[in-house]
Amino acid sequence: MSTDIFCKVIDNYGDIGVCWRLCKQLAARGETVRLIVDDASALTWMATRTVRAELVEVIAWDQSEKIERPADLVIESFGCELPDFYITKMAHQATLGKASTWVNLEYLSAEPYAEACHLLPSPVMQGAGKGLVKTFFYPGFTKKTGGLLREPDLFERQAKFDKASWLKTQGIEWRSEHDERIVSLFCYEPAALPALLDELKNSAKPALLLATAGRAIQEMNALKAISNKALRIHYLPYLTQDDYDHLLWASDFNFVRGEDSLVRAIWAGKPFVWNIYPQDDDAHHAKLEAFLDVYLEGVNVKTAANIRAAHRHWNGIHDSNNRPASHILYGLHEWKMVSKSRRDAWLELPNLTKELMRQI
Ligand code: TRH
Repeated sequence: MSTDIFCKVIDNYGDIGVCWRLCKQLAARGETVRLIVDDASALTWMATRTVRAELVEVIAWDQSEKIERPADLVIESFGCELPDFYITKMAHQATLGKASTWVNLEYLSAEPYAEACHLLPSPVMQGAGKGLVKTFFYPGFTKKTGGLLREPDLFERQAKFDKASWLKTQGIEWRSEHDERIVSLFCYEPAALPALLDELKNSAKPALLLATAGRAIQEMNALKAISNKALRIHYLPYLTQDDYDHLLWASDFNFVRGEDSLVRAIWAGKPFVWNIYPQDDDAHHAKLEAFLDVYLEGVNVKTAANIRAAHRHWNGIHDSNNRPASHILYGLHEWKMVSKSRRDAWLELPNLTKELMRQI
C-alpha cells in the first residue's frame, strides 16, 4: 500500500510533528510513504537521519507536481487542502476504478464532536474532485474515535531506557545523589512560569529544569530566569522526536504543549501539565476541560481537583479552587498513580495508524 501525506506548517511544530510520526509508523509497517510538505525545515532536527533518507520520501509542496500517481491512501492533514493537480489525478484514477482513499486527518480533541464526526463522509460537490468522497478522521480518547498515535514497540523501548546514561550522552549533569528531581519544560508563554520558577527555587527538594529549544527558552530568557541552591536550569538544543521522548521518560514531571507532546506525555506515564494551544476566542478552554474530564475520570475528588487546578493555573484560566495557585508540583504521589493508570487504560484505545490503514 502507498500513502501520501500532505502537510502545511502553520506555526510551531505540531502539524509536521504528527505527520512525521505517522510517516515513520506507516513506513515501519512496510508501507511506501511520501510526505508532501510546504516547510520541511523542522525535520532537520526532528527526524532521525536514517529514517528520513531510507524510509520516507519528503517532497517539497511546490515540487509535488512531479507525482505521477496518487497513492492508495491520501491523507490531507488538518484541512491543508490538496493541490488541484493532485485532485484532478485522483479523479482520473477513480474513473479507472482505482480510487484513492481520501482522509482528512483532524486535530486531537476529547470534545464530543470527535466521536460524533469520526469517519463521516464528505462528498465533493464541485471542482476538480467532483464525485470524490473524503472522510473525516478524528483522533480521540474513546473507542469510537481514531484513537492515538503509538508505536508498537514503545513500551519495550521504555522498559530498556537507562535514564542516567541518556542524560550523560546529552551532556546533562544530574545530581542523583541529592535526589534531584528532573522537570522538562516545553511551553508557549504560560502566565504562571514565574510562579513555577519561584516554587522550584523555594522547594526543599532540589530540581533540575530542562528547558526545550524555541519558545520555552525564549520565555526563560525574557524572564531572566536564574538558578539558585534549589533550582538548576539546563537549556536544551532541538532534539529528535526520539530524544524528545527520552526527555519525557527521564523527567519526573513534564510540562508539554500542543497535541503531539501531550500524547507523548501520556505514554511516558509521568505527571504532566498541558499548555494547550491558545485560540483567540478562548475555544481552548472548553478543549482543555474536556480533556481533563476524560483524563480524571474515576480519580478521587481531591487529586482530580488538584490536577485540574494546576492545569488551569498554567494556562492562565481563572480557578475558583482554593488551593494556593502558586503550587503546581503538589500531591505528586497520587498524581504519579493517576498518570500510570491512565496510560495503561488508554493502551486499549484504537491505534491511530492501524485505524487509518483500515480505511483502505
Ligand atoms: O509545537 P506545538 O505547539 O504544535 C502546535 C499544536 O499542535 C497546535 O495544536 C497546532 O495548531 C499548532 O502547532 C499549529 O506542539 P506539539 O503538538 O506538541 O508538537 C511539537 C512537536 O515537536 C512534537 O512532535 C515533539 C517535537 N519536538 C521534538 O521533536 N524535539 C524537541 O526538542 C521538541 C521541544 C519538540
